[in-house]
Amino acid sequence: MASERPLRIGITCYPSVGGSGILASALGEELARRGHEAHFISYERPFRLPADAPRLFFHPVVINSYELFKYPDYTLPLSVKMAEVSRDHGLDVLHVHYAVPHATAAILGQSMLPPGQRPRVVTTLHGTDTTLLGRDAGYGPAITYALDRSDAVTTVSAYLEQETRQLLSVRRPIDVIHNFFEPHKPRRSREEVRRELGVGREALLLHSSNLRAVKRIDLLLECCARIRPRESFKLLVLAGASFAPFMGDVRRLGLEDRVIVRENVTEIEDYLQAADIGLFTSDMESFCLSILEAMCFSCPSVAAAVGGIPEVVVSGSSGLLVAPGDADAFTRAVESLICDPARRAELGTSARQRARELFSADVIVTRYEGLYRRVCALGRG
Ligand code: GMT
Repeated sequence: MASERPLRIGITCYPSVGGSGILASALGEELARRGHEAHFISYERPFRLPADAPRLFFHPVVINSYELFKYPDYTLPLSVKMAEVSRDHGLDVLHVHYAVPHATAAILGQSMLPPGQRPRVVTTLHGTDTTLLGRDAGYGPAITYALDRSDAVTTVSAYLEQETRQLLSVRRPIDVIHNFFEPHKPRRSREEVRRELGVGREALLLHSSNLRAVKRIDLLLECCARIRPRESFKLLVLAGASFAPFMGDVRRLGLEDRVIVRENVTEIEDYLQAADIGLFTSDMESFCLSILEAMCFSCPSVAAAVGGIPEVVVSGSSGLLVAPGDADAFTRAVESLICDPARRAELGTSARQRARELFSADVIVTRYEGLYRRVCALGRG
């Protein structure tokens, strides 16, 4: 940071389990570690945000319910809280993760303040805020407006930048700043965790996600049911939501003794270090933070060559990418790694190296800091 003064950054994200909230929490944690203040503004404390770190603050948004409204409104109380925290703590920047409704609330909150007190607004697009909501006529124009009014816009992959330009007709500059992951030290040893999971010499496959439809859990289980020999692996699902709706499929496919589920795990590193192969069957991902988390523990993934995933994994070098939805191709790729530990280790080593070189906090948080300095140099409007 040299002699530059520390910054005061407001961060808004979805606090529940999901890549955008996890990334935002990690960013706040890193900024605080570097001497800045990070003020989280959301309806709940973000899932992975440490409770007692210096310079990390949480400001809850209170939403009252009124009989009058059929649908509760979050955008207005959020914008008022953003203005309040900006004023009371002299925020330099409001950095919002996921455009809807956070970017709109930030623009509104900013304009509630007198010019000398207005923070700069940075909007980071994470995925479906462009690829799903951007196509919705009820949201698209509001997103485009908020992006135009933001002081800077970032996307988590070059793929998402292109999609944003096309779908939302955005012409303004967009900074591509990939996601990062900075693993904490595992609390238990790999052997201890594998013992807890009941995994011996089998290859441990890992899938972690919030289980939404786009993650294709049906395909994940289908592929596992096809793997031969079936005793050669176990699948660990780190679920950010209840796995109960998928237990019928697990039974139908005869996978009861192959699938291990852990829900809402906070010490993810313990499990990441225990895994041998990541398996990600999503039909679409703008980045796929879970793949990066596995890479940091030398665990190569088999995933679909879609969206921003090829920016994270170089197929044949730091993992294996196959055509989306192709159960046969997924199964063959996983089998090839199960029966070849040396190849697995080779891919794992280069996955870890790639993660360190391109997607570490050192590289990525430094880019965010540079961006904050750049927008701050624009003055306070
Ligand atoms: O856009 C979403 O679906 C939500 C979001 C989330 O909060 O999980 O996921 C997106 O953001 C992540 C963090 O940047 C990316 O790793 C995910 O690939 C991306 N999801 C999709 O594009 C479907």
